[in-house]
Amino acid sequence: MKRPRMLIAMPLAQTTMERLAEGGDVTVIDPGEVGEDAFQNALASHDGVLCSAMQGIPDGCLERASKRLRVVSNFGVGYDNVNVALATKCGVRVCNTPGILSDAVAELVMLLVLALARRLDDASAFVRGGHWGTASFPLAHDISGKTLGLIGFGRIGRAVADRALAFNMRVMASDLRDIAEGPWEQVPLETLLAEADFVSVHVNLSQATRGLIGEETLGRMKRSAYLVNTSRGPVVDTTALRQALASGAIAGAALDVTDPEPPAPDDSLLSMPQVIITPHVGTGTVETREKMGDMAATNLIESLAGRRPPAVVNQVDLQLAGDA
Ligand code: 8YV
Repeated sequence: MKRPRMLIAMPLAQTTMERLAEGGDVTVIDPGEVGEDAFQNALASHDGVLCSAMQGIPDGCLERASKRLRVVSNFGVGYDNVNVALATKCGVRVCNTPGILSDAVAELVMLLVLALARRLDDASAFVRGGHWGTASFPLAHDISGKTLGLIGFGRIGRAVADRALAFNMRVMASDLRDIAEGPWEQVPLETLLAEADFVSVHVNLSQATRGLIGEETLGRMKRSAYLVNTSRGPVVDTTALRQALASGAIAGAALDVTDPEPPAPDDSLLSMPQVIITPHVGTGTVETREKMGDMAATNLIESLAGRRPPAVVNQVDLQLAGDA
């Protein structure tokens, strides 16, 4: 069988690169450096690509590339960067890296919840600004006894719930599917918004969830509540969020993802003291990124070798050339 050509658009561990090289001919590309056009042209001359889950693959590009391209192996759990229905139609398998990154994202969520409650940014800036003293720094809030509302209760939402329960929080979740029974309550979204002290978003970005957190949703939250978003920026309507924060409709927000990414330098969110923004680093740990690279590589190698890889997104079981 001809050796497959693989396009690798993420930096990976040496051992992972060696494994890929055993499975086929590897081209390394940095889309940020070569530009989108060069990346998209390169796709058409490869059998598979391993790229960031944030690397957009427009429909036209996918259609053109699908004369040869068989696999898009995402480095990440999200797959809103590619039209999966179209990929399926074009015979392109889409893979992702679920599960292994849930702990890392859940840890960041807890960090953000705690940072909002305890005013970590302000406290740090206070000391750096030459101040000190328990009496002069404004009091913060406990998270113990508070309610965490999880919008979306997949693997990551569940991992957040486990941690929040250990912090003695009450956990409620809203999800379209029935969720497993446990020490949490499944509630309608309206109840969650009305009762949660912290609302954390854990849904995929899709047509159904784009702008899910908008003027109406934010208006239903308590004025004392905080929003945490580590999912995808466009799930939150940024204009409505700016407005809700500026008017005091909610108390604050922590965003690991924004719309657009990165935010414009003059975005008012960047100068609001009640807002924490981190640069899309939910999975950004050495351990987790290594596991993601490994899994994304396995997804690519196995697919191109005609075997079933660990994580496929397409609903339809595509038979790739050579599939057993
Ligand atoms: C990554 C992600 O930050 O898993 C996802 O869906 O968005 C992230 O893990 C991204 O793919 C790395 O570029």
